[in-house]
Amino acid sequence: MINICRVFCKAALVLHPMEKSLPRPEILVVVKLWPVYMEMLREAFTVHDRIHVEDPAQFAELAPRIRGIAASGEAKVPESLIKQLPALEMISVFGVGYDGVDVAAARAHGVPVTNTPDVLTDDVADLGVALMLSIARRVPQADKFVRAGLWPSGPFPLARKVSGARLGIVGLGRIGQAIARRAEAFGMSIAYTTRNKKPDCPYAYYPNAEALAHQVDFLMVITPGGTATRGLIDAKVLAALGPKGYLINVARGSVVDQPALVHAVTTGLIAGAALDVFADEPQVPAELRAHDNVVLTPHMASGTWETRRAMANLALDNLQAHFAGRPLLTPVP
Ligand code: NAP
Ligand code: 8YV
Repeated sequence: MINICRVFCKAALVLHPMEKSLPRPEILVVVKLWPVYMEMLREAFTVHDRIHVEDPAQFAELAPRIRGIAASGEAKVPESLIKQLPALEMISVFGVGYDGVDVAAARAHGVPVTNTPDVLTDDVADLGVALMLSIARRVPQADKFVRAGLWPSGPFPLARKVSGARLGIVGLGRIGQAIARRAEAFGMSIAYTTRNKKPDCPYAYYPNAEALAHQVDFLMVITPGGTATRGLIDAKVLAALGPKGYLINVARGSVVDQPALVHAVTTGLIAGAALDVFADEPQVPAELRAHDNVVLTPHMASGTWETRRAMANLALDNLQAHFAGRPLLTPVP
């Protein structure tokens, strides 16, 4: 469907003589984007890359002509920016999470927002499981051990078994369910919490993260970010997870109370943590970087060539659909 739209849109841009003579829509890129996606945007639009921060004087001149914003999952699009763009027609997010966009303000200004759901689900679930295995089996630590020449004076300390263990998932949406399917193959018992209990879901439901944390060995966080989930994983939840429990966060740094997490891993309140996302990216607290029972990755859960291409196609297709007068493919609810 998406590829068909892409072909039609390209055909329209290439073949229609009237459209050829029309000025290309001007869009503002608000964050450093993947270069391949930037090239795709430049082929279709007149692109102003971060001029609102790099060159405010030029931005003031161009602002009345900007009709679209290209953002990412990490980007910020506050109401103050939306208000400065009187011709703004849409915001396209290269990512499924849109917590950085003030969607209510966009809606109030009649500006739809799109994101890239589904195409990245498998990769994010894969990395969630990889992080769980990495922290439990201490894969990065074992790698360091061999590289440092410590094997001859080994053995490497024993680790924690994952197969058959208890997994709690905070947020059982597209990605949470994909993680659960993978965990089933490991013979794990699976439980979850969401605001709304899922009818027909075979897994045990708990009404909140603290109740869930009491019952599991691994707590996997995969909710959206934003104000509704800020600090959802707090000191109480970490205490409930306990000294044998591991936290894995592939959602957003804001969902976990980071100072409470630093305290929990450095004092042994929990056994360890594996984290792809942080409160103030790309800054990672020194205590986490120094601690042995922590695995850290740089917000890379969707970072494969295949998935980033699919995300770029979908984010671009949404922009092109809008400017061609066609329905948006994946508007946020
Ligand atoms: P989704 O399908 O919308 O699922 C979100 C789930 O979170 C739903 O089950 C929702 O259920 C639950 N939820 C929402 N608020 C909650 C709360 N306060 N407490 C408990 N559960 C809550 O979204 P998705 O496609 O799975 O993506 C989830 C998130 O993953 C994204 O928004 C993004 O932040 C993150 N992500 C991270 C990366 C990365 O690179 N690390 C990549 C992609 C996505 P209810 O509505 O019933 O509560
Ligand atoms: C980023 C993400 O968007 O989809 C999301 O919500 O957080 C990621 O996929 C990606 O890293 C591009 O910035």
